[in-house]
Amino acid sequence: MSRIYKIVVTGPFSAGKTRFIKAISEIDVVSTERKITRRIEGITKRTTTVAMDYGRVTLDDAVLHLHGTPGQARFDFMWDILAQEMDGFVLLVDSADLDTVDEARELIDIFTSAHAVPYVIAANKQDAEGAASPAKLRRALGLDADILVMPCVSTRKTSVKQVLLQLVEML
Ligand SMILES: Nc1nc2c(ncn2[C@@H]2O[C@H](COP(=O)(O)OP(=O)(O)OP(=O)(O)O)[C@@H](O)[C@H]2O)c(=O)[nH]1
Ligand SMILES: [Mg+2]
Repeated sequence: MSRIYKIVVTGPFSAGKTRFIKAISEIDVVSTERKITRRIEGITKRTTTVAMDYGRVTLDDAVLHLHGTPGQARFDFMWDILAQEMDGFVLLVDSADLDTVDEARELIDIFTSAHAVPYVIAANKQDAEGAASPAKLRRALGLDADILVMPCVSTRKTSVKQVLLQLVEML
């Protein structure tokens, strides 16, 4: 029989959450992307998640229900809703934008205090120019040695799979 898990995919604005879920989901991802109306410094993408992403993937005998959060704090009312009964979470950080580490740190605190569940930090956009290594990101986030920080490229299915397989082992 397969095990069924609810996994939350979170992280700051534009960290790559929607891409992460789309790269691996075996069903069409349900997403709630809307046009970005205000200009945001350094951001060239056109859309942002306003409520959630939902995807699903089967890895070995585990069925993962993937719930992506919005990154913008003005949609933070969704965080609690999505965190309900989660079994674990992945927190993505844009390794090429260390200005977002404070926000990432805050999200770690919010999601770990909501529920004591296993989690993995994904040092995303490792393919981007100037991306910080997982070790550097760990230092920037001030994480204890027992917290797992994995390299990730959200646009590559194999990379996303490695992160999720690691999390499943911890569940
Ligand atoms: N180079 C590179 N670009 C990435 C990667 N992951 C995501 N991106 C790009 O980063 C931008 C943001 O990706 P999204 O998946 O929309 O990020 P998000 O975290 O869902 O963003 P919000 O929902 O707005 O918070 C897009 O332009 C992606 O193409 C990656 O691993 N490498
Ligand atoms: Mg998104």
